Amino acid sequence: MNSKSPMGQGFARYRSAGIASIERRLFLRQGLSLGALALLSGCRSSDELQVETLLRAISGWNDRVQGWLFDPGKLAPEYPESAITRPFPFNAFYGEEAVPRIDTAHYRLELAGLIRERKPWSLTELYALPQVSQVTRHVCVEGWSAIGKWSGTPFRIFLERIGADTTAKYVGFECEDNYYTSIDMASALHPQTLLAFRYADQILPAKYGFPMKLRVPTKLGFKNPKHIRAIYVTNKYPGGYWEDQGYNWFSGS
Ligand SMILES: Nc1nc2c(c(=O)[nH]1)N[C@H]1C(S)=C(S)[C@@H](COP(=O)(O)O)O[C@H]1N2
Ligand SMILES: [Mo]
Repeated sequence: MNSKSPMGQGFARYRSAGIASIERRLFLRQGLSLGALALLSGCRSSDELQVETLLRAISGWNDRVQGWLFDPGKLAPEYPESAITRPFPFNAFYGEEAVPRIDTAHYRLELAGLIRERKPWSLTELYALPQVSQVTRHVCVEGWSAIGKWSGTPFRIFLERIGADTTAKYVGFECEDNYYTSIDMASALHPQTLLAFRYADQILPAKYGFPMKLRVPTKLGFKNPKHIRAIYVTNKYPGGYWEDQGYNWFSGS
């Protein structure tokens, strides 16, 4: 993807940040099922070959992910609109039929923790904030990626507007579907991190996270919460839905 190949450097940095643990988990899961398969077929001699092929695939997948995520300029790559993936994939920890339906008029974004002005925000108020657009690549830990266009308010501006303590360690998110995640403050303040209200110039469709998602192009997809109900600032490690099941918490550049 990146012609200048920041891969070596990025890969090393990413590994030190802990992707190795995801790789181990994947290997364990896949390795076990391969083992079970071998038992069933009574063919254990092909195990090692299969495992090797699998490891190569994982490693190649890792390399691709590093390539998509890391950029020497530290900004995530931006793309022309012609590069947008159509249709853009849906993903959640449930199927598309279970996507939450949120009522525009009654919705309020709740704020908590180390924030000076914690009044809830209506969608009308949120839509009146300054808006910018970005075409970036979303990289899912499951091994797919897609380019999309999101518009919204630079999260840094929102955090400043509400008087968030930007010296705190974490920003946490709670979602209408009970998903939750959290990011480091540096990533929250990153110039490309958006509180996004639109996808492809339209009000965010339900499946992509209505009424808003945090778009963090420097991080893996699962660090991009959809259907945000509450945002809080804290120094106490908040974890996350996938993070608490062992996925690397930082998962980004
Ligand atoms: N609220 C909520 N946010 C979520 C998820 C979820 O299940 N619920 N899944 C995450 C994962 S793993 C991915 S890959 C992206 C998918 O976003 P998309 O539907 O816009 O492709 O949302 C992330 N944010
Ligand atoms: Mo994902």
